[in-house]
Amino acid sequence: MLFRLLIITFIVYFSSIAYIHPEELHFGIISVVRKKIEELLAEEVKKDKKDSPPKVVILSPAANSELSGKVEIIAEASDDKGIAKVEFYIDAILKSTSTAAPYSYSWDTTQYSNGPHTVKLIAYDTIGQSASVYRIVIVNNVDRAPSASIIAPVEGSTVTMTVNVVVAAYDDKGISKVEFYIDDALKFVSATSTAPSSYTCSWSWDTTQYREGLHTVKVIAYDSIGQTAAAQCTVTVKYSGDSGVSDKFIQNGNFEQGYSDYFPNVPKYWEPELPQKNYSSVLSLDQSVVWEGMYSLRMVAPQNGEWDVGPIFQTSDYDTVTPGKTYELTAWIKSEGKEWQNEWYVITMQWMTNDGQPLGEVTIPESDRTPVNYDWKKFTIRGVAPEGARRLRVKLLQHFGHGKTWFDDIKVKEINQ
Ligand SMILES: [Ca+2]
Ligand SMILES: [Ca+2]
Ligand SMILES: [Ca+2]
Repeated sequence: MLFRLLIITFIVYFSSIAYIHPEELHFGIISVVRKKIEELLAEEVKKDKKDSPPKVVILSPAANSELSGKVEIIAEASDDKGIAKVEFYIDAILKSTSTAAPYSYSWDTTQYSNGPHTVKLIAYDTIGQSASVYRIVIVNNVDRAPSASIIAPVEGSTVTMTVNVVVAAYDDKGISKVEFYIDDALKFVSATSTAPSSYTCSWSWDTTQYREGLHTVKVIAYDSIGQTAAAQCTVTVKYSGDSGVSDKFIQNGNFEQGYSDYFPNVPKYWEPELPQKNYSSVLSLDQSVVWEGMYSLRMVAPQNGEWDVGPIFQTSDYDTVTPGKTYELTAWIKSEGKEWQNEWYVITMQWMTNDGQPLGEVTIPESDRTPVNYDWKKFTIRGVAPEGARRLRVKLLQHFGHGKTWFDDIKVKEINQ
């Protein structure tokens, strides 16, 4: 009954709106129903073939990561029908469009202020459907240079023996190392493993290996990207126990006063131990290889196997030495061309009576005789004056055979003990 009513309603409705002739009514109903079925089928097909929206994720950089320099933004986008493009936005401004995988954009963060920024990506599929993803990252391009200061020793101070050089360094991103220099020569490196921002380090400087007088202590601190900060101070090195007047024992120990008036090629105030020998080819004042001042004394071995080459000496005045007291001789020596360990240069401090009788001597210990060749090095000899000693004699020579030896800055002092 209901169905019949529905049919009648259909007929009336369609005949009125479509002006269907009563004779064609039967066929009209069929075509309407068919049309309706076709529409329903088409919708089902369309539903089956629905085009899904795309998906997009940011692979890099990580959320909240700290960025500097050029950074690669990498995205992964997918879609059932294919990705048309991926747009890259920084702070909502479109910077780049990528149409093929891998979807990426090289972002120059140096053009942005330090602090948080938004990286946003929008992926589009072939029919314009989109998906977006964003991420906050922190730009930090400032890496400031480090700072360094020398806490000890104090500028202008006098230092003696072993001195602790203490440095405080700071850097925003961390200190990687601190270098210690004396007179511009690198002496020590204090490296860090964790690159702390505040770094205090120290190095023990043995000042007795340096001549007395002014020296420069310099430090260079490095940050993690190699930026540096330097600090320096000037100090006066003084030998401990210095009773003052070394000239009391030795004159012209630095060889600055030229040649002797009496002995050819022998430095002033010095005497040849073998005056019958010709020292002219053996001894000379050298201006090009010096430890201090303008000159050093050079001894050149004649290469003929001769022993005790070029011995010279100098004796202190009467009553300059007190028995029982300690005396220290220091000398700077450079050596090259020696071939064997017993090709030694010799420097001795000999005890004498007032009338010139020898009472024994002290010299460079065997343990200090290797290597036989090296650049300027300080030697120290100490000895206690024996009973009867009233003077001391300093003697220099090349013990044997080959090579050259330079002497400079020879001093003797009484040690207060
Ligand atoms: Ca799609
Ligand atoms: Ca830094
Ligand atoms: Ca000199």
